[in-house]
Amino acid sequence: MRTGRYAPLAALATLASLSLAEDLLFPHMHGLKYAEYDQAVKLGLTAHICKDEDEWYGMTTADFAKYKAIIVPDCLCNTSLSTIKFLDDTKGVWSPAVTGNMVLIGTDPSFHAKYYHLPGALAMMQDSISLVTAGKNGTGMYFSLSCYYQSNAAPMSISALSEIGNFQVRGNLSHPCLNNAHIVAKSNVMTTLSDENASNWNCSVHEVFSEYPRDGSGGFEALAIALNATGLGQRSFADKTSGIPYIIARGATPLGCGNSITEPTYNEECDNGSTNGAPGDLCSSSCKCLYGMITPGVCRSNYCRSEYLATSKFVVERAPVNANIAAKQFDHWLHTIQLFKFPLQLSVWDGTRHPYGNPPWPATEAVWYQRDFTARIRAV
Ligand SMILES: *[C@@H]1O[C@H](CO)[C@@H](O)[C@H](O)[C@H]1NC(C)=O
Ligand SMILES: *[C@@H]1O[C@H](CO)[C@@H](O)[C@H](O)[C@H]1NC(C)=O
Ligand SMILES: *[C@@H]1O[C@H](CO)[C@@H](O)[C@H](O)[C@H]1NC(C)=O
Ligand SMILES: *[C@@H]1O[C@H](CO)[C@@H](O)[C@H](O)[C@H]1NC(C)=O
Ligand SMILES: *[C@@H]1O[C@H](CO)[C@@H](O)[C@H](O)[C@H]1NC(C)=O
Ligand SMILES: *[C@@H]1O[C@H](CO)[C@@H](O)[C@H](O)[C@H]1NC(C)=O
Ligand SMILES: CC(=O)N[C@H]1CO[C@H](CO)[C@@H](O)[C@@H]1O
Repeated sequence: MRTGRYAPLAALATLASLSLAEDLLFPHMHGLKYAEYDQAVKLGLTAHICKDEDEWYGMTTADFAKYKAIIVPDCLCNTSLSTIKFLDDTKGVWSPAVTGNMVLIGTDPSFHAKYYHLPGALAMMQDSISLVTAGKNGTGMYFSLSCYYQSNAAPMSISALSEIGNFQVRGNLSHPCLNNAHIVAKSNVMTTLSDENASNWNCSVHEVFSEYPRDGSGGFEALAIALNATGLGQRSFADKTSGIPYIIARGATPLGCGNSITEPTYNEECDNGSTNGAPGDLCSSSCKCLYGMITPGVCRSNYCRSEYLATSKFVVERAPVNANIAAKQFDHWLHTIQLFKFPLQLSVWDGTRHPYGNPPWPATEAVWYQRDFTARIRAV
């Protein structure tokens, strides 16, 4: 059959185009090469810098998905949100590609590296870039909030990230400066950043996170906090410290995760000790249930693992679909859509409509997905 003959060629072409992409994608951002670029090169990564804003605006989700990570560098403590307007304008296109590790930084490492040659600023960029390129679950993202939100006393949502989740940051933190940083998550690819070299930057912290998505395999954890800072967003951590997160990440291991005790206080959904993140384990290396949580310590199982790649295609491309799926596949679809954070419409075969907003959905939904029915799901 003709299609049979041509299919392998098409597959090869896809592989070839994938292997042509550089490791990292940098947006234009005034065309400057920021310190993040130099750190990436030091790590042995290759990078493509968009030649102008138009190039970024012309990219498709599949184009973004070719890179290991997108790097939105610190634009040297820029205070104008217009600098990242391109990110907000195109969020519907790049967000579905960013399913990998993420690091969101409420400070300006490029500025401190360029003007003060701070070793800690270099360490922060290096470790963060290592983390966002380490994931095996799609394109990662490094995003420095620079100084865009530093004068907002009230929490403000990061509009450019609204397709990923609800992120709220606040500033007005320099009376006096927050200078005591404390690292509260780790990863074996993060080897240089420490409390000492993240602290005492005059100011170390420009924006703190009062709200961010924490649930499920796409959830975030605090990576660094403004130690002992109080007020909105203050949290406590497994090493008995307290403060407000100013760097958050997806893909790192929070302190206390790995001790085989599920601690919901620290946003753990599960903890299988040393097998967290191992193949076949339901608990991720971040102590999140890979396929959703039933109750703390009890993860949903995934019985359609093998179909994952086939069905994820529509999600990545964000094409409208109408699919009739069997009850057992439903868990898988739910997971896939949850992972890619799609708003969707779901209707059960009997015609009942269940309009859903952005995941994560409440754990009570786990009850009815197990019923025997056929459902139609359409990405919207
Ligand atoms: C910040 O960026 C904007 C536009 O992107 C630019 O006009 C402005 O000069 C920059 N400001 C500083 C302080 O770098
Ligand atoms: C940061 O601090 C840690 C521990 O204090 C040290 O091992 C590391 O070399 C420092 N990194 C840099 C870039 O100075
Ligand atoms: C900013 O912080 C200072 C010192 O903490 C406080 O006096 C001031 O009211 C804050 N500004 C706003 C707009 O809340
Ligand atoms: C902090 O500011 C002081 C006073 O302006 C200056 O002497 C010092 O070098 C600065 N330190 C850093 C790490 O920027
Ligand atoms: C933070 O608070 C703890 C407990 O009150 C205290 O022991 C510690 O010295 C404080 N650290 C800093 C850097 O302020
Ligand atoms: C890991 O932990 C989860 C939640 O506590 C549990 O459901 C699961 O059975 C454990 N073991 C494996 C291999 O996933
Ligand atoms: C949430 C998710 O899909 N995690 C996957 C990330 O990649 C590793 C390794 O490829 C898988 O084992 C995880 O299931």
